[in-house]
This record gives sequence, C-alpha cells and structure tokens, in this order.
Amino acid sequence: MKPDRITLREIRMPLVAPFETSFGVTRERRMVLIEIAGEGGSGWGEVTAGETPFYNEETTDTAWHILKDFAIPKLLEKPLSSAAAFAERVEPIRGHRMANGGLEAALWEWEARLSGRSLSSLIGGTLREISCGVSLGIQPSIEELLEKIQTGVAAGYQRVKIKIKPGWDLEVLEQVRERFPRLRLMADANSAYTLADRAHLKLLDRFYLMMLEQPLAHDDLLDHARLQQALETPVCLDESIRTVRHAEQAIEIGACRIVNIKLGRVGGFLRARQIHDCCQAAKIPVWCGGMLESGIGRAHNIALSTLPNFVLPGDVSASRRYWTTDVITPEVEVTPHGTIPVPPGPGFGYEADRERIEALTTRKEVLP
Ligand code: OSB
Ligand code: MG
Repeated sequence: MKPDRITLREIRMPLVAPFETSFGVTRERRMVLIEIAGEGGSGWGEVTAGETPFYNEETTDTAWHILKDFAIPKLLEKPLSSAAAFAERVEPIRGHRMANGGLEAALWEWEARLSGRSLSSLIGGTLREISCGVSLGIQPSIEELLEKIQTGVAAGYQRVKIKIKPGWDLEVLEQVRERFPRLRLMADANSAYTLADRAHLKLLDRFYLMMLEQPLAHDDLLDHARLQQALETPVCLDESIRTVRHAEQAIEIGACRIVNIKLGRVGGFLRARQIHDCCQAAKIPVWCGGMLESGIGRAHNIALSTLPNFVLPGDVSASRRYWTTDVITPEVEVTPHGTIPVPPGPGFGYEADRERIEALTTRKEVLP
C-alpha cells in the first residue's frame, strides 16, 4: 500500500447540546480528519482527541503536529504491506495514540475499499447489528437529567450511562433509580475520585449499576483493584487501558470486570483487536466507548463494535444526538430496539459528504 496523497484537515462542529463531564464542558468539537488516496481509491479516518488535554494528554493541535511531523512521514518512508502493519511502524512514537490511531483507521478503511470488502469483515467482525446505549453528560438539574433519560429510553436505547462527580452522584442516582427502577444504568466518573472515597463509592452498590466506569486516576490500576475488592458493582476501565499490557495487568490484579475499548485511546484497530482478544480470553466483556465523534469516527466505531466480545451496549449512538447535520450519508440512525444495523460496505459503509466537510474545514494540508 502506497498512498499518493494524504489530506489532513481540521473541521469544527458545534454540538446540539453542551456535553459536561467531571473534567469540563464541550460545546464545539474541533476534530482532525484524514483522507488517504491512492491505488484507485481512498479511505477516511478521524482523530478522537479532545480540544483540551483533560481526558488524556492529547489535543486536536498535538495530533496535527504528531501526524504532520512524525506519523505521516513514517507512513510515507516505505510501502506498507497492510493496514495491520502500521501499528508496529509507529510503535517508536511514545503515546499520541489518538493521532496514530486516526491515521491507522484511515488505512484500514482505504484497504477495505480497495478490496471491495466491509471494514467490519476486514477486521474480523462477526456481528451484523450492534447494541447501543446513550452517554448523558452532567445536567443543570436532576429534573433535566430525568427528562433526557426518558428521551433515550423512549428512543429504544438499551442502556443509559450518566456522568458523575463528587456532588453529582448519590442524590442523582437516588432519583434516577426511583423514577427508573428497572433501567440498565451505569455511571462514569472520568477519574473524579480517589481511593480515599472508597466508603462513599461503596454506597453506589445499592443502585445495582451495570458498572462504575473509571472512578479513580486516569493512569491507575492498583487502586482500582483495591476498590473493586470492596465493591459489588463491577468496575469498568476506560482511561487506564491504553495498551494490551495494561489490559493484561488490570485483569491479572482484578482492577476491573469490564473494559471500555476506544479506538483512538488504544491507537487504532490492530491494538483495539488485541485488547478485545485478551479480554475475551479472560472472559471480560467489552464495549465500545465514544469521544463525541463526527460520522467518520462513528462509522469506525460501528465496525469495531462487530468483534464478537463487544457484548455490552456501547456509547455509539445516532448522529442526530450530536449534530444538526453529520458529515456522512446516510447519517447514523438507531432502530427502535436500540441497535445500529452494520452497513454491508465497502469500507465503513457510509459515504463522506465532501461538500459538507469542505464547508466545515478550518485548516487543510496535503502531504507529501
Ligand atoms: O469517558 O466515555 C468518556 C466523551 C468525551 C470524553 C470522554 C468520554 C465521553 C463520553 C461520550 O462518555 C461518549 C459519546 O457519546 O461519544
Ligand atoms: Mg469514560
């Protein structure tokens, strides 16, 4: 595989509603899109880094720098045998997995299109339809949260995740459970607590959550193992799992019972699949996390979610929950039973809306 042309662009898209987590509020996304063209076809990728270094250390701007000055030059150094070989090529780059992963995803999409196959089948996916949940940010009031949950349930979503932080946890969950006693419910803290909060977090057990996502430090495994021992509620790790080694070690010490896999956070499809396989072998269920992606990243998440151990509903939901108009056609829609049917392909099965992407572009660079 030898690309003729790689187009890097930054697009800006306002969210239909602000999204608040324990680390901040996002109103507008600035994402890097990558198009790789050559050999008579092209493929698209998206970098999932945020605008600020508060989820992890990467940002839209660090990703641009790493791609332009390191990852793309490495790709162009010599031909690549397949998309699966790229992760090894960028292994010398420390961290910056979202930047590398966006480029890697574009390579997979390109390869799938060149071979006339669906991206799902190329990565070894088997599911024809994926299960979807919603992730609801911290709201101005509990009443507004209850309304948003009601909307998600009415739309058919299979589970609801709410964001929590100190001061927006027990009281909120109490009221959610009172109103929705049978809802499949989970909570994501994005590292807002420490092990000193162990007794407080133990109080969450009475809400019989499906899981508690990333309660402790973004780079911790050991304290999560100590917490998991004290809790009935399964701990799920997000931020802490960046490599297959982290997954192996987390499983070995009992730091979690569930893993959230995000394509960007782990550096792309090959690494995501390795983590998936390691969890599957250990009977640890996984699900696909989201980073408020445009349609391009969302389409990649759909393909990833077809691997067989993605047995829990993911944070991959309909385009309209995020954007007035998405950058792919058709837009991602969810069935009344809370699923997304996987488009048969080729590639990720949606078409990039070039006109719309051009209109949203704030910077662009064509390499080499
Ligand atoms: O921790 O899963 C997270 C969004 C931005 C950063 C981190 C997270 C999230 C979400 C939203 O939960 C998932 C989505 O709907 O895309
Ligand atoms: Mg999370």
